[in-house]
Amino acid sequence: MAVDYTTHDGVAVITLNNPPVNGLGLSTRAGIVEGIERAQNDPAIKAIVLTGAGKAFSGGADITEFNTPKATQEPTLATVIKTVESSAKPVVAAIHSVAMGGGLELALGAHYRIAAPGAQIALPEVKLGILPGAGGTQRLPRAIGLEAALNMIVSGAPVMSQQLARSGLFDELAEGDLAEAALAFARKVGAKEGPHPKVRERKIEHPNAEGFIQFARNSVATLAKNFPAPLKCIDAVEAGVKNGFDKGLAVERECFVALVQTPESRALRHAFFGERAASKIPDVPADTPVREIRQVAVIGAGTMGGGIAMNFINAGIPVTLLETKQEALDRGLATIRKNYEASVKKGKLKPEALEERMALITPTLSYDDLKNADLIVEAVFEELGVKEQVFKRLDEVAKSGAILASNTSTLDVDKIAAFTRRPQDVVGMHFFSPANVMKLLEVVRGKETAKDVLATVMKLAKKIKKTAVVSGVCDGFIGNRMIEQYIRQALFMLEEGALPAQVDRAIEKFGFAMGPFRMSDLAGNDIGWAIRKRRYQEHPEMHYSKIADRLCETGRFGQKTGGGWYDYKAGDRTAYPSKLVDEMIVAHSKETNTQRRKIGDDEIVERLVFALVNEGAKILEEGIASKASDIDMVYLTGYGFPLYRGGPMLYADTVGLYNVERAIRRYASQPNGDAWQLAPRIAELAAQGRGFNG
Ligand code: T1G
Repeated sequence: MAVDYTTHDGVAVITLNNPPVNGLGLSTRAGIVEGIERAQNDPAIKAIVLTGAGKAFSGGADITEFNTPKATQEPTLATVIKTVESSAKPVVAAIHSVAMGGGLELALGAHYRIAAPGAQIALPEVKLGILPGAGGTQRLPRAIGLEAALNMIVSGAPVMSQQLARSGLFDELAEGDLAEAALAFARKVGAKEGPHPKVRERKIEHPNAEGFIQFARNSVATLAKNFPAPLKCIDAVEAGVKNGFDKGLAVERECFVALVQTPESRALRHAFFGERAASKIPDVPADTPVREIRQVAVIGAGTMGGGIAMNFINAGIPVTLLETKQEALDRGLATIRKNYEASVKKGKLKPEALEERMALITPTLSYDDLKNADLIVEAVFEELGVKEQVFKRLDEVAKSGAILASNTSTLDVDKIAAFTRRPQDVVGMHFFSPANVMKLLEVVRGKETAKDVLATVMKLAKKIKKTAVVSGVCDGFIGNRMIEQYIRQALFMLEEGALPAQVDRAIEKFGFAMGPFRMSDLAGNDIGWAIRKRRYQEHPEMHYSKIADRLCETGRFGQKTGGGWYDYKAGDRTAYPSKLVDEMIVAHSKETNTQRRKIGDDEIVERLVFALVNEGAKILEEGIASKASDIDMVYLTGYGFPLYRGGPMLYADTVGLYNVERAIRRYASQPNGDAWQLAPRIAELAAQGRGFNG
């Protein structure tokens, strides 16, 4: 049973014991009910304490049970809370570390609540695309007031227990030993005559509840445009305010049942688990010893190097920053300082923290100063010859056991490792620009990269707040290899009849932050041009529409040259459709004897997204990525894929691989169809009626 029951001089202590976070799975729920009933039947017991072992009071319902029979099997959480609330003997919830979701709802069903400071208190269900489903939308407003409760429920954000000390949620904040305080409090209330206070019997006081709720609804509506849950939270709270606790509970239940089936909730739960699963590498045991990373060195103080350095400084890790020339070093330091000054101006960073962080940087022009670094990340020019010089030098100066990481985005990490006598210590750490902002970090595993190097980098990634995904060595790793097929389709569609603004509009309506042409104008069309030139050499069989080359030949590299696929005005980043470019595209179709046709938005979205899915399936087949959710995490955190669709692979599952396969076969039979080599994995899974994610 995932619950322990002990007695202490007339007080029964029911301890949730279901590691890692005392999720309220079926056995835990049954254990609580059993404990409450046992205490009722023991005349020696005057009061009950409910608490959690380990690192949480409770992290809420067991999300892994969702949409399985266990989730609704009695005793449901609602039954458990009802049992607690109707106990004749007072129940005292003793909260430490985490009381979230159903965990907080359980505590709200108790008669009294005692909390240790520093506990995270939250109803984060909205972040999973659902809403509190065990009375939270009814009890929290009665415990802490309508406004504070609605903020917590709609944002899902945690509040520290000490900030709620005078909110009406806790009867006591236990500065010392929580268990002792809870036992003492229980003995005190156990001596009192019942009935004991119930949160559900409190009133919701607000001078203008209706007005506030309307205000909340208006402000949430824009933010929540693709997510149904936040507005449903407001509906449930409003029902309780207007029609009383029981009617409110019924509305909450209806909303929960509706939301838990939505594709948005499935996507959010997929991302929740995907984020955690990414740090698990199938053949690297979770207890693999890691190397201590006390000192980091970054080679290159350019845009990437500076951003990379900031990640470590932000985590309090000192960085030695190496450049070849003093002015490059000074420029890099100035850029880092400017970034921190901007954060101070926005109130995101305390002024004193700026100097503390700058003090963590040791600038140098000498490789000898890297000799104590535990991790060295190079972010030098993306050319193999340059990487060779750097890694040969590192092989001489870096201490034994230092991890040597390359930020390369296109080069072969095995070749880079071979420049050293320690390939086992070499790994790719592919940051995404701006490196101090983008969450994604592709950790590229060379064939000789040691397991403890991987374990160390994955753990360090968490510390610098990155979502790290392991990729094998291939051209473009996971993200860029897939985006290349996406761009190929975008270019073919220009040649076949579409225009940049239409393609961008269609995929941005689907939910991408930015379409391929606005993105390319932002990043610089010359970057793609260089990659295509390399591609034409290495893979002449992979044909591209030449339309992008034609554009680059006119020097239209995008925002940085005042014009690219779109026209731009000085000081204005708005992308204006360009008559000149549109005419160039039409002329190019003529040159290639391509009969232009109207291409619908649905086809645009299918060809762009299924190009990602098809390449993602090949990446899985080749073992470059170990799981489909890893590919989804790459796209959700690095490429602006819409979170409410869960990533390309989950989206393909939502569409159904049977339909994805049919669409790909259809495109393979059209002009430029040779780009569509259906990944066998899609056909296999479709034939079995399965998806990528089970
Ligand atoms: N259910 C199942 N597993 C969970 C879980 C949960 N609620 N919370 C965490 N885990 C797993 C997680 O997958 C990981 O697994 C391990 O625990 C450690 O998590 C009716 C229906 C609690 C703040 O949304 O925010 O209640 O990778 O790495 O950094 O209204 O976990 O080790 O195999 O995140 O210390 C609402 C979600 C549920 C809280 C701890 N509750 N969890 O953070 O550890 S819905 C939540 C968190 C609900 C009711 C509704 C965090 C944490 P593994 P971790 P952490």
